[in-house]
Amino acid sequence: MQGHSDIDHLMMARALRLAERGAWTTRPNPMVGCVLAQGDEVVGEGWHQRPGGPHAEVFAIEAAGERARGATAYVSLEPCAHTGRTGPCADALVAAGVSRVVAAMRDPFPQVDGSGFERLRQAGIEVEHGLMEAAAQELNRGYVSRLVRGRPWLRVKLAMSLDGHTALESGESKWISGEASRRDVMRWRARSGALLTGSGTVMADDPQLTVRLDDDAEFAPPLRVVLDPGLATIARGRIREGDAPTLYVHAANAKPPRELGSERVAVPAAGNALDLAAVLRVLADRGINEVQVEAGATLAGAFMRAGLVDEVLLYVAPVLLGTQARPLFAGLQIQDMAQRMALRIVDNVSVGDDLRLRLVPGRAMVDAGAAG
Ligand code: AOF
Ligand code: ZN
Repeated sequence: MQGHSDIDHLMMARALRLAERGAWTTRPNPMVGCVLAQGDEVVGEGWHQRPGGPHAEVFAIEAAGERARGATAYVSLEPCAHTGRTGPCADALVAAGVSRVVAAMRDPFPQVDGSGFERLRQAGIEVEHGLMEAAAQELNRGYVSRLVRGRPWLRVKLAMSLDGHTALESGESKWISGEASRRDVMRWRARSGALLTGSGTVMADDPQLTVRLDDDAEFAPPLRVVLDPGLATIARGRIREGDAPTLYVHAANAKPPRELGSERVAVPAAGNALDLAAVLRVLADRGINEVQVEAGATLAGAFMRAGLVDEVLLYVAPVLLGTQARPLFAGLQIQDMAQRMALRIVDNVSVGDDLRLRLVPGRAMVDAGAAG
C-alpha cells in the first residue's frame, strides 16, 4: 500500500499473526493483534485471547510500559471507543502516549465503526487505516459477515474421490479422505462457532461433531446444529454426547418429544425443506461468526442452490468410487455449459496423501456471459 514503509508492513504482518492466535478462543469477538513499536523495534505486543478478557491493545501497552510513549501502535482492527466488558482501547492508547496508530481495517461493530479513529484523532494522534486490509478482512471474515450481512460466514467441508464422489450409493462415506485430512478438519472445526449437519447425516454416519485435537490446545467448543425438520433424530446419536451444546432446528409442525435434553428452535419451512437463510439468521443472532457445514450432498447442494455458500473446504482423495456413487452437491440444475458454476481456488495444499482445496463460489457463468 502506498505511503507505508517496509517496517509498517512487517509490523502489521506481525499484528495479524498475533491476532490469529485467538482463532480458537475469541468467539464471538474478532481476532485482534497489536504491536507497539519505536521505529523498527517492538516494545510491546498482545492479542485478544477470549471474550470478556482484555483487548489486544491493553496487553501491548502493559508489555511496553513507559516505552509506549511516542510509539506507533499497529492494530489489525480499529481500536474500540466503547465501554463494553473492558474500557475503550482508544482512550488507553491516548493515555499511554502513543503518537501514531496504524490500523488494518475499520471495526464494523455499530458502537465502534469509525468512532475509535475519531477519538484518537481528536487527541492529536496520527491515524492511518487500510494497511494490509485484505488480509485483515479475510482473517475476520466470519465476524465481518455476521455484523455486515447479518449472517455467519458459511464454510462447507467435503471430502471427495478423484472421480468427484462423496459417498457410495448406499451412503457409506467412511473414509474417503485420509487420517491427515481428518486431523486437518479438526483445526477448521476449532475456529468455527457452529458445526452444522442434517438429520440424514446423523442417521447415516452418526457423527459426534466435536473438536478432537492431538495436543491440549485451548478452544471454545463449537455449537452443534442439526437441521431436522421433523425432529426425527432428536433422541439419537453421538451428536448428543460430549461437552458441546447441540441445537436442533426444525419446522413449526414438528412434534417434539416431551423429554428433550437439547435446545430446539423452529424456522419457516416449505415442505421438508427448512428456510436456510432463516437458519443462518438464528445462528447470527447467537453470535456465531463462522459455520462449518459437514453434511451430505443433499444439504450441501441445498446451501449451494440458495447461494449461501461462502467457502468450500474440499479434500480430494486419490481414490475412485465408481459411477453409482453420490455427487458433491446434489440438485444443481445445469443443462448446458453456459450454466456451469464457477468457483475460484483460494489455496491448495497437500495434506497427507490428499489434496486440500479452498474455494469460493463465483458468479453463475450464465450471468458472467450476459454481462460480458
Ligand atoms: C479492540 N481491540 O482486541 C478487540 C476489540 O466483548 P467486549 O466488551 O470485549 O467488546 C467486544 C467488541 O470490542 C467487539 O465486537 C469489537 O468491536 C471490539 N473488539 N476491539 O480495540 C481488541 N477484541
Ligand atoms: Zn478495545
